[in-house]
Amino acid sequence: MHVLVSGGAGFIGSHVVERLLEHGRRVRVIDDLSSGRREHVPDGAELVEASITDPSACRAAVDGVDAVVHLAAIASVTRSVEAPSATHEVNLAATIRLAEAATTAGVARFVYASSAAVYGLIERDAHGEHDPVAPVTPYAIDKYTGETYLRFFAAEHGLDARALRFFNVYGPRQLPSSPYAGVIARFATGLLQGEPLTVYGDGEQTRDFIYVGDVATIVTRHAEEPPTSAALRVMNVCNGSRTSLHDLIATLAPATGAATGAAPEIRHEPARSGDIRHSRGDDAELTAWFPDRPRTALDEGLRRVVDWMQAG
Ligand code: UD2
Repeated sequence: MHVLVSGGAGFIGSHVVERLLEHGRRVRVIDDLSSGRREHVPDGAELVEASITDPSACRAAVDGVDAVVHLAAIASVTRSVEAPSATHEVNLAATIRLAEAATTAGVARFVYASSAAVYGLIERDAHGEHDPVAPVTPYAIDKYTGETYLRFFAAEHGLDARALRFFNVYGPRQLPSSPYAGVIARFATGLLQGEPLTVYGDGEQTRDFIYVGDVATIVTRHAEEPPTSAALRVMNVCNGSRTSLHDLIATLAPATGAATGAAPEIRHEPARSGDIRHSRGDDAELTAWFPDRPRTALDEGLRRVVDWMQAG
């Protein structure tokens, strides 16, 4: 089996590539290295250094593959709020282009990284796939419209498409350097360097964190499953758990060796534009489909993040 992974040099992508190679799959990566890193592409994968905004690069990349895993994106809600048209080119226009290239080439399976952001500001204990969506940021609007386009490609061209709504994915190789970086990468770096942590809002907002290695296993299973029906399948990728930023800091601080008594210094800043207060997914659908999926506990996952950072 030959799989194309867009964004395969990125944080989630590089873990997916690793898992596919472990399973003996042939892997091609298309990545423009704008946020991904060449050194994160595992040995054994073919790297095509090109942007998915380039139509001819998309056509060449899908040639001869059995499945596409489309992860390439500008994965920042804040950035999309600041630059809607620029992020749209990557997050939606290029998604349509890649799906079009895939169906033209006769690729049967298309696994797409959607996002919990599609649920928007709706307050609910846990969001299920059949609950209403309310995308409120350009990032979320593009991700949801991407799903809708895949429904079209399924109906019109027989594509077996999977839209995976990622909640808050964390783990090694999530880079802390950008202001848009994930909260765990930023807090772990801050604690290791003895710097104050910036908390946007009151710190009582909650997230459903899921370890990247578990996500890679879930994505790989979707890519590998024999094509079933020509339809769009939507699935949350989450643990169904709720962790506040304050609880996160309390778990993370000991893992960095930072808190043996003294609490980390916290600076509060106003909540970010478009920020969601509570985000938790219903994982019933995922669990029914993959009952014995790996579930790395938060403290174990955080330890792996710290180990990775300390290793340099
Ligand atoms: C996550 C995804 C994003 C999108 C979104 C959907 C990550 C990294 N991003 O955005 O791609 O799918 O979910 O809802 O998983 N925060 C701080 N201090 C910091 C950094 C963050 O207080 O230094 C706060 C931030 O304001 C937010 C929470 O921590 O309330 C989580 O922030 P994030 O950037 O890790 O992820 P999120 O949920 O905004």
